Amino acid sequence: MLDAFTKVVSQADTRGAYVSDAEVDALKAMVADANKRIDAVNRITGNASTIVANAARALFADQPQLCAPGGNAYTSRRMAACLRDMEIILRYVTYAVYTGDASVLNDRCLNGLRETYSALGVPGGSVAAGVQKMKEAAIEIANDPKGITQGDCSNLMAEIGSYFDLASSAVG
Ligand code: PEB
Repeated sequence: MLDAFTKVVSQADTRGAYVSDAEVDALKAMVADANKRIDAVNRITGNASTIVANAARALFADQPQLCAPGGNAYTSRRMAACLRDMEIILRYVTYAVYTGDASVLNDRCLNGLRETYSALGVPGGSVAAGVQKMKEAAIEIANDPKGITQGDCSNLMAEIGSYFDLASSAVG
């Protein structure tokens, strides 16, 4: 499990070199914008239940067969497992946003997830669609200009989006 700093150090060590000026500049930029990152994570975390519930509702509206008899979210037990899975994925995305690095998401959540779903008969493409809906909702909430100091958050939002994309392509 790495963060943006240890990732740079690990890569430099692999090269047997000092951390480069370009790497230092990228880390400096990350530090300069750290408050944006923390605000974004706090907003996503504080709205996690809404993000999950709305994404799941939208997923089941698009793919009603999931909730019908024989569907993978049919029965309360499977529905609960599905909502829980979405919440787990969202939680790991927030860890990646905090650390500025996807390794925690990859190593502890996504690694082997496709195989798990295929063994369970859970349709990975549907999970991926649910993750994309969480992405839209999370970015809308994190990027909401209301009630927060204004600034350019486009890079951060693109980065946040990339973690959701990583999660959806890992299972879809
Ligand atoms: C991954 N999900 C399920 C299981 C596991 C995971 C290990 C099996 C054990 C269990 O049921 O609890 N667990 C989950 C995860 C991590 C982890 C991400 C990461 C660290 O430890 N069903 C649908 C939707 C989708 C869904 C498409 C979007 O129709 C999910 C939600 N996951 C789903 C369902 C089950 C499941 C299990 C329905 C139960 C499957 C079953 O028992 O038939």
